[in-house]
Amino acid sequence: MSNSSNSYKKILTIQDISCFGQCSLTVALPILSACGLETCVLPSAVLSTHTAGFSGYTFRDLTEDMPAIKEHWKKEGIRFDAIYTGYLGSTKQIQYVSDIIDETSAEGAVNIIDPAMADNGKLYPGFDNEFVAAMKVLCKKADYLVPNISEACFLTDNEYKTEYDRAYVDTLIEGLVALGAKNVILTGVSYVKGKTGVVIYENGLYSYYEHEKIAQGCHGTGDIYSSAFAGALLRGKSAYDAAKIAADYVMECIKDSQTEENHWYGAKFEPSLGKLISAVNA
Ligand code: PXL
Repeated sequence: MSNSSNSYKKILTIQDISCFGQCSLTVALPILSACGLETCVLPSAVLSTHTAGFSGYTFRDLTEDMPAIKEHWKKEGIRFDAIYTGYLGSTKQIQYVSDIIDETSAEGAVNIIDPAMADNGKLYPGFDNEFVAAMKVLCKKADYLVPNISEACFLTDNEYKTEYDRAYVDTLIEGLVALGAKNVILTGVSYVKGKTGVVIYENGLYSYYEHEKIAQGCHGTGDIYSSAFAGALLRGKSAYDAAKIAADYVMECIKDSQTEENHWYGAKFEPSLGKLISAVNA
């Protein structure tokens, strides 16, 4: 598929800059660009590192910059073909992000929401129930909601489980749809040892892409996943194909990171960018 000018899309991604740590914007921007999208960014906060495994990090909240940035874009007539949100910096900011979606989306724009706030059954440091409640409201805007199991549990008030069956996963997805999400891509769904996968709920239909589980979990892979999914989707792939392309890419990134103990803080997404580009352009 060629990326001719009429399919050259502009995507805005809203998430933090963790200056060090290979996650959020430092991952999303290069991946989306590699996928062939014009990528615009709105940093939700600037941190010296991410919050998983480092201590004493700095945190500059950019919540109050958002309304003026939005107004300037409106004055300039700037509109986006897609808006993809990740880690947000405050509860108040979620309302501003919702306003940005309402006021700067081009006609037919696609909203992809990764409710990045939890893993392994726990909220990330700094997030609380108020944040979760605001994120539930933002889910209404999601054409595609891309949570992991932990986030799905917080959003739907279900107990977090590490062993579960299809009925549990259906309950989570039904809960997310009840919040207003149109389609759901639920990541990290593992029914059998040694395997994991992604459940794709699109237009009321379920599908599942299962693949090898290579590691117990690697930091930053959620951001790599959502970015690659957004990139492939916006380049015209079906939700299933985009979900598969993103899963295959994340597996490659984990393989490239596994052997290096010094790289515990994130996954190396760079070596396999070429494979992602080929998959998106196939
Ligand atoms: O990868 C999600 C993420 C993004 N941004 C920050 C984080 C995390 C996960 O811990 O701390 C700042």
